[in-house]
Formats: sequence, C-alpha cells, structure tokens
Amino acid sequence: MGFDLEAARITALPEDAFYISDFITEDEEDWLLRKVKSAPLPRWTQLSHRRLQTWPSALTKSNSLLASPLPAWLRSPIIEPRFEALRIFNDAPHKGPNHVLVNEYQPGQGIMPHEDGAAYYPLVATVSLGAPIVLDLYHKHTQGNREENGAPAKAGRDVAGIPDANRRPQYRILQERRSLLITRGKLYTDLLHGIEETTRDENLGPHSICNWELLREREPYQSGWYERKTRTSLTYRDVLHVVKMGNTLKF
Ligand SMILES: O=C(O)CCC(=O)C(=O)O
Repeated sequence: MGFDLEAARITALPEDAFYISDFITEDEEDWLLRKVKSAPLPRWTQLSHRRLQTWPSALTKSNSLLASPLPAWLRSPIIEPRFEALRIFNDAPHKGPNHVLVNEYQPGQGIMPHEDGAAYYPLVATVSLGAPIVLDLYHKHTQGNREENGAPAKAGRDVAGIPDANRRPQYRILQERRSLLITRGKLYTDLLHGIEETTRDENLGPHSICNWELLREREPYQSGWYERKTRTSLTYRDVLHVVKMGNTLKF
C-alpha cells in the first residue's frame, strides 16, 4: 500500500494534520480488535467515561517511560512497514513511537478536551477501529483549568472557562474505522482535543467536518448523523524521556 502524505493533508486545519481513510484492511482491523480484546483484564484501566490499555506501561510520576519494546501486534503492520513508509516519526527523538494508548468508547462515552502535554514529542498517530467517531478540536483560551494526558477535568468547568453547554469546537474531524489520523506541530501544541459524550454524532457535512473530502465514504452521513457504536483507538506517540532499568536492577 503506497500512501501520499501530502494528498492526505487536512488543509482546513492549522499545521499539521493528515487523514488516511483506508490505512488498514478489514482483516487487519478484525485481528487488531481481537488482540485488544484478548489482553488480560488487569491490562484495562476502567475510567468513568471509557476504558484504557497502556503499552508497554504507564509513564512514571516524572513522565518517563521505562524502556521496553511495544508488543509485536502493535508494531506490525502499523509501525512496520506503514509508519516507516510514511516517515512520520523520522524527526522524533526515537525515530518511531515507543508508547501506545488503547482507548475504548461505548456509545455515550468520550474524553474531555485536553492536551497530551510535554511528555511526548508533538505528534500523535491514531488508528481507529470498529466504528466512526468525531474528534473535536478547541483553541486554548485560558491556561487555567485544562486537562493534561486525559486526566479528569473539574466538573462543570471547561477548558475555555465558559459553561460546558456553550462550548463549541473550532474544528471537527470524522475518523472512520480503519483510518489513520496524524496531528503534529502547532496543532498538537496549540489546540485541545476531545470526544463528546453522546450516543449520536450530529450536524455532519462538508460545512462542519474538516476532512469531509478525504472520507472513504460520505453516503452513511448524508442524513447528517449516525449512531455511535463501540469505537477503539490506538494512539501512537514517542515519549521523550526513556529510562533504562538494566543497570539499576542488581540481585
Ligand atoms: O481516542 C481518540 O481518538 C483520542 C484519544 C485521546 O485524546 C488521547 O489518548 O489523548
């Protein structure tokens, strides 16, 4: 599969975002979902609005990663050969992702607007599995009460210091199953991202969805809405600070 990254650019967004609708095949999607589901139960962290697996491990309190390879199923075929062919992580310190969060959202679940923060090189590559979902992007208005790394926000307050009901995303990206979304640079550092807690995504169309022209299929959304189904994401990142344990473990 050959991909042209420039052809995948979401031109309506500040730099940089890319969307590839047909990134993995249906068989690869099935296989990846089986791998996610077959992980032992303690691998899952149940949060109030989604559940999460962290590979190879959670970051330390000082935002470091204990050096350990990603499992083979998260490497091939996504990193090798596809990310490598796209050269997306070539400028990252470790030349490739070393950390993956697996998020599972049931209908009605989502994630509050947040930024991923300084622990990571400013690039996220997200593979979507199972069902479509809309990612909302918000400009940062205040520095005060935003979330970082998906930590719970204070109830009733939002990132802009305005009531939740009045919060409007600046941009909306529709992520189809089997797609890849890459966000990097200023888009990573200057905008917040979140997923609405809803059972249907509405008001969809070329006027509201900034990657509308890059979608694999537009017909399913012609009515302007769809019902959410279980959607799983694999978010690949490069953690900047990696600690090697080898020399410190002495028996
Ligand atoms: O599931 C997604 O696409 C978004 C996940 C996310 O925002 C995060 O892991 O920080």
